[in-house]
Amino acid sequence: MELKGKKVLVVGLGKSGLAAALFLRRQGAQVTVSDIRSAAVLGKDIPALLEEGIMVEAGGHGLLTFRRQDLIVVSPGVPLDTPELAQVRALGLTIIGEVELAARFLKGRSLAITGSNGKTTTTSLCGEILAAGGLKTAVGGNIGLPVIALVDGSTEEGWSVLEISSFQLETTDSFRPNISVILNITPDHLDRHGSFENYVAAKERIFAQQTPEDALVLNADDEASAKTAVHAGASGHGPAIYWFSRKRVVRQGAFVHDGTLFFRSSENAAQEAILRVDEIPLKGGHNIENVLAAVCAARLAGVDASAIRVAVKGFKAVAHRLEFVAEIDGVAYYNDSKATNVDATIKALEAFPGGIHLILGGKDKGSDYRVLRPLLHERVKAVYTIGAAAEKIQAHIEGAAPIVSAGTLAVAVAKAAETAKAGELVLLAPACSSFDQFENYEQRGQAFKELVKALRG
Ligand code: UMA
Repeated sequence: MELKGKKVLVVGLGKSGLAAALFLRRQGAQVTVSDIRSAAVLGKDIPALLEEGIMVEAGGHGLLTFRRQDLIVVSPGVPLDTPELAQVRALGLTIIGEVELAARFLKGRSLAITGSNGKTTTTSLCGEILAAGGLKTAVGGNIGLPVIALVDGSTEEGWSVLEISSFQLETTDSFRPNISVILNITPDHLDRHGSFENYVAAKERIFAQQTPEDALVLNADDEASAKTAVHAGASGHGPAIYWFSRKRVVRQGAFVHDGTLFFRSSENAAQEAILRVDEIPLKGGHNIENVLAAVCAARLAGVDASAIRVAVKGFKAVAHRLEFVAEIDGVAYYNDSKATNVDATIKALEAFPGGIHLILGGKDKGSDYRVLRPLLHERVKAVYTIGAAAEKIQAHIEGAAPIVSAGTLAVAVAKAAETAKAGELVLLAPACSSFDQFENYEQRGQAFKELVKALRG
């Protein structure tokens, strides 16, 4: 892709936009960045961009700025129906995402992981396993480091392990991972994608360019993930499909049998024992699925069983995912701020038998919270609602557990701490995104941890 002298607009000046703009500039493009946030809010990034010769449009998107370009690169968080984007697309202007831009320049092989839940844990685990197997490995994507930031350090013999969201997949067209993984698909981001079908279609773009030399790893226990196999195999030129399951033995892939995780490379191959379930250091049944997916992908990347076992056994839960924070007066505090959809909250609740004081709420994404009712009834002592979604949540879960309207995280932590008895636990697993009250889920999780630490004081 020739960028020298091309007029390129980067839409959104978050992590992705900043990294993409600097990359494009290094390639010799004439770069402009446009963001709806004001210059005062964008602050410190602007002088650095101007110094590099990058123009900045802050405080809104101008249609003229969009129309003047040869190429538009969008950040994942910018919806494609943003009026200016929709108008220039109708004029035939090329619009790609930051991941697509990166895919055109990234050297070496790639392992890409998507799914509604477990992406960050599985990506981080795969990164550690590949590195333990002696492969030159870089980790990036939705996990926090934009894929474009990996390009300069990439080499032909290396691996990029990428967490890829539906937002990022929506704007890919040539992205072709050597190995792709769909962990599970449950309703999420319906406000952005409009329907579950559109959301699934975005996820399926992860294998759209794959060919029979590539591999696709799917969850046999998850209906929507398993169904994608039909589309992956439809053309007859799609990727080789591998499965993982914690419930049954699969033809080729990874599975649990008699308390041990096995891998089998093909129907006729012998099954290889990798490690015992009780050696997995992560809480919750869903994490067995994440480990199975990682085992399967890592074996396909050529890592041997012993390196996988060592890496899994030594793996520490990633921050903000069922992260143990502290025990105070016999009450345990868990931070699952990354539980930004209803299914993730269900998985968090399933990890504990009962006595849960649950903090729920934030920015609603068009979710149905009614599906939480059985677990709330069975395991939850009280729900503390916070943020913009509080009223909707209350209406959906009324009667399933006592509800305390807390409003903010600080009030929720204080009230939960007051009520919880020794042996019980306080869990932040909000089922919503954080953007109504926080910058992102990390900041929300950090705030929770600080509030808990202050309780001790
Ligand atoms: N903006 C506009 N116009 C718009 C909308 C937004 O200019 O119409 C601007 C905002 O003012 C802001 C910028 O766009 O300045 C933000 O861009 P962004 O939302 O794409 O954020 P980044 O900082 O680039 O972070 C993105 C991912 N964010 C989202 O997808 C919302 C990060 O995933 C990811 O870590 C990062 O790229 C690196 O790849 C976060 C996330 O919440 C963790 N992801 C969702 C999830 O996991 O559920 C998909």
